[in-house]
Amino acid sequence: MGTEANELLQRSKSLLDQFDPATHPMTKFTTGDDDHVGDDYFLDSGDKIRYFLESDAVDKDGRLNRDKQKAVNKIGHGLHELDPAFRRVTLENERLRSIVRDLKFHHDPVALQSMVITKQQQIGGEVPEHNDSTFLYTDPPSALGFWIALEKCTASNGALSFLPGSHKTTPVTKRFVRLGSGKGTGFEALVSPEEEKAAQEQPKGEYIMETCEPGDLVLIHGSVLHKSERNTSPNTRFAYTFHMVESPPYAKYDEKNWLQPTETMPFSRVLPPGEIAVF
Ligand SMILES: O=C(O)CCC(=O)C(=O)O
Repeated sequence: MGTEANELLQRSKSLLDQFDPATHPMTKFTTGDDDHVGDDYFLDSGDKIRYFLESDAVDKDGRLNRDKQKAVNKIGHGLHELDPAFRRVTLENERLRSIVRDLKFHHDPVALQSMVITKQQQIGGEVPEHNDSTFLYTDPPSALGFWIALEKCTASNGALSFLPGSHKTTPVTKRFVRLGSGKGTGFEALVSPEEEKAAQEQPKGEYIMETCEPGDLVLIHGSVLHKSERNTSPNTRFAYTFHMVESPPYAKYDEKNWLQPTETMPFSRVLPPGEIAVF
């Protein structure tokens, strides 16, 4: 995987070179609850290659305070469909299909929400505790993250941390939804306020950090709590991630989810035509 990881890293860097800040609405993205991510640049990015900025890279007048290549926090969310290098790894990858068959997690997975997370040196924003099924809700929950380190991930450049066993003990209590025309996005409760409070107050245990090498693949169960700290180091921490969810009749993708398939770009199946994983 080392060579492929390097190819994706170089491709990510050339995408950063192509970024045109002049046409950018200076949006930013965080998974934090307080941030109202309300703009179309984000909501319409599922079938495009768009750039989301580190909040510390934009000054109060909305201008970048550093080189554009060092200002982007993430590129998403249609890389796996639109860019040949990312497509090869995600949708045209026999080894990935073997993993899918071996995992016995999905019968008929589709791929969605691909991103390069750059976690820039010194300012790379933290990703607060969350689970991915909150963001890609299906009934029943079926999200699975594929996260590939493109650079060395360390304690100082924001390696991922996980709360062991939380996928079995922590309920998905809210979902990230489109609020309707012009209203952007927000979190919708799936449980009563009392249940949410009880979930927050549960003893949580210790997060475990997973440092890794370029090319390492980390599989993230849709219900496991995970996070990453701010990158305070002089090194970037590029990673490529995409997700899979189960498709009908095994699970139903929710029409309120922030990310929706489009007519021109439905979610692509991962297994070859006609194949359903049997288990
Ligand atoms: O790469 C990161 O720092 C966070 C990634 C993450 O939380 C995710 O892919 O769900």
